[in-house]
Amino acid sequence: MNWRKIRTFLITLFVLLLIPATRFYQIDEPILRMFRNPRRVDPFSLHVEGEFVESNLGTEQNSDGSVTVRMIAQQYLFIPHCILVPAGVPVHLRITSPDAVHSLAFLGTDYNVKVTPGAISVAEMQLPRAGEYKTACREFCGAGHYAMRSVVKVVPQEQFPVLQPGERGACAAQ
Ligand SMILES: [Cu+2]
Repeated sequence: MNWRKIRTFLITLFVLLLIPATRFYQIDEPILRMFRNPRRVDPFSLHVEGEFVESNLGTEQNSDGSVTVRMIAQQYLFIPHCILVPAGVPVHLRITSPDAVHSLAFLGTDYNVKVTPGAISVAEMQLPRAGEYKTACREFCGAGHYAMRSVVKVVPQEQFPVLQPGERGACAAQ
C-alpha cells in the first residue's frame, strides 16, 4: 500500500470538502431551501418579500377574535417599535430577525421569545390587563443591545379599532 498516495488523496478530499464549507451561501443555502419548512424565512430578503414586508407588520385581526402580531427584531430595534393589542384576547406572535440572535422579553410578564435569523419564532400569549408593557432584548446582540427596547400597548377590547382585511393595527393610528 502506498501511504503517500493515500495521504495525497485524503488531503485533496479534505480541501474539496472545505470549499462548500466556506461558501455556505452559494452552495448549501440553495440546497437547504428545497427542504425548507414554512417556519423558515430568508433573512436577506425578508424586508422586501414575503410575510415580513413592512406593510404586513403590526397587529392583524383574525375572524375568531384573536390577533396575529408580526414583528422584526434587528440590530438594534424592534419593528414596529410599538404594537397595539386588545386585552384578554389570544395573541399569536410571529417574529424573525435579519441579522443576529435576539430575544423579545415582555417586562413584567413571563413571556420571552428567542428570535433567530432564518426562522420564524412563534408564541401564543395573552395579556389580560390593559396598560403599557415595556419590552427589551434579552440576548446580547452587539453594541446597541442595551438600547433595543419597544412598547406593547394593551387596550380594552372595545377600544381596539376594527381593522379591515389587509389593514394592520399600530399605536400611531390609535
Ligand atoms: Cu439584543
